[in-house]
Amino acid sequence: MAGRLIVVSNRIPTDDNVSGGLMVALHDALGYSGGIWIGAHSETSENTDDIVDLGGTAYRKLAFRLTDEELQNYYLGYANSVLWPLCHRRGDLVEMNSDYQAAYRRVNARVARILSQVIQPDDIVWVHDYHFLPLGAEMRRLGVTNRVGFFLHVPFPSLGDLSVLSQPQEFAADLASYNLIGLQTRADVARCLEMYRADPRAEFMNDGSIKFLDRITSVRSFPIGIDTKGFALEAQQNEQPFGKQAPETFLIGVDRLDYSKGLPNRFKGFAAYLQRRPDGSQPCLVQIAPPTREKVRAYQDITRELEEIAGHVNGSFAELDWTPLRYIHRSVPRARLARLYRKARACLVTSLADGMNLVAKEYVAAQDPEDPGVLILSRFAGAAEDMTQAVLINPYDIEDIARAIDVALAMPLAERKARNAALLQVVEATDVSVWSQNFLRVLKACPADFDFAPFF
Ligand code: GDG
Repeated sequence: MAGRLIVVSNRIPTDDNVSGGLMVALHDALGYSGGIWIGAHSETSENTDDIVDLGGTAYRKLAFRLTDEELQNYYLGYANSVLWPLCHRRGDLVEMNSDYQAAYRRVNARVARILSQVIQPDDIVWVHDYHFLPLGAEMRRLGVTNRVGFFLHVPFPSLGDLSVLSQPQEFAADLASYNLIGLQTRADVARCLEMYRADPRAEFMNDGSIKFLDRITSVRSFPIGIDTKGFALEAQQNEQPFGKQAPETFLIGVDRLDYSKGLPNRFKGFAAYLQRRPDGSQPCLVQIAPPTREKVRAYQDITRELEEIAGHVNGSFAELDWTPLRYIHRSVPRARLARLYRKARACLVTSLADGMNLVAKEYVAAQDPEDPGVLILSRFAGAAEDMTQAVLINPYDIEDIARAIDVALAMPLAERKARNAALLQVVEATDVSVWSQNFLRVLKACPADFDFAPFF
């Protein structure tokens, strides 16, 4: 009998209305093989045994509630104030705290217990992201021998970055509990292998997999993408994305308000471009930046900094009939976003570090092939590894951002078309359905733990 799929992710859809590329891909994969989706519930509870069965038709959804203390120490603490900055090269923002680490381990052990109660012998497990690095190890401790794969959505940290952790050796050991470690890019794979090369407990096999304390683990890149066709269709709807005040020429930026996305430099780069723009032109930058992780200090700081810069840019350049920077600190519905992308002459992605960056792929998919806009893309986003036909920039260099805007807005139609066509090929080749199928195919082909079990 073909086994079921069990997915573990921090976010879990709470109703049948599944939206967003990743959620849709996982929903489809589960719908195909049947199985269980496990994730954190949006509400907290004092009772740590509180598991909510959200039901479901093609597959079952199980949500576990966090206590307030766990939300603080596990989610906002270890996951988002230690691991997130660590993976995004912001060691200066890492908050070391032993309560965070203890809660992180405890929540992962609890999720492993939930999983071990529902898993069947032929099931395979797919664990998502930095919230659950030690989940595989906790499952092995409980005797689970099924194939378990892990996908990291954020950049794999370098050896130097890892040394910020109090026990960096645990990071390597935890990951080695998985049969497959999936990463976004080839550069991520190189950093992961570098970590194991420096670890005396690891041995490299002929096929490139790693033997770590008698277990075999493969490390591969699986660049994530979007639902390309679905997104393109949404972008083609005729409705106006703006109300009455549509700007004539505008650039777009769409990001959770996160310090990894390089928003201050983006605003400064746009201001530097305004200084040198052709006479009489009145371009706008429409920046959508919904709030995220607002209880974490670093996010409060970046929100304040950005408001200050936005005020300064508009104060310096605005005219009675022109507001150059439209900064929207709220979420915009997805369909409207798709139409905004299509109308924008350029899209600015200025991440200082980013696992992939789906906005870059959404922008390309949304373009009119007969009159496409231009993608300006940070070299430090995972997407840049394959999307080489974008106008690539160094987001630390304000002048480089200004230069790129200049190039994008002046780019001749033939060049825009050629670049967009090449970029669309990359977006299609990494469609989110291809991504999930590839990952699961490789995971199923991995040798399982029981293949190495000793004979008695
Ligand atoms: C992590 C990794 C990796 C944003 N604002 C609104 C909105 N969004 C949507 C975008 C896009 C998604 O959120 C953001 O995806 P990104 O990939 O750009 O960035 P992260 O959230 O940091 O995602 C990243 C990703 O995981 C997948 O592996 O690419 O590197 O950091 O889809 O469109 N959507 C709507 N309104 C908004 O205001 N509807």
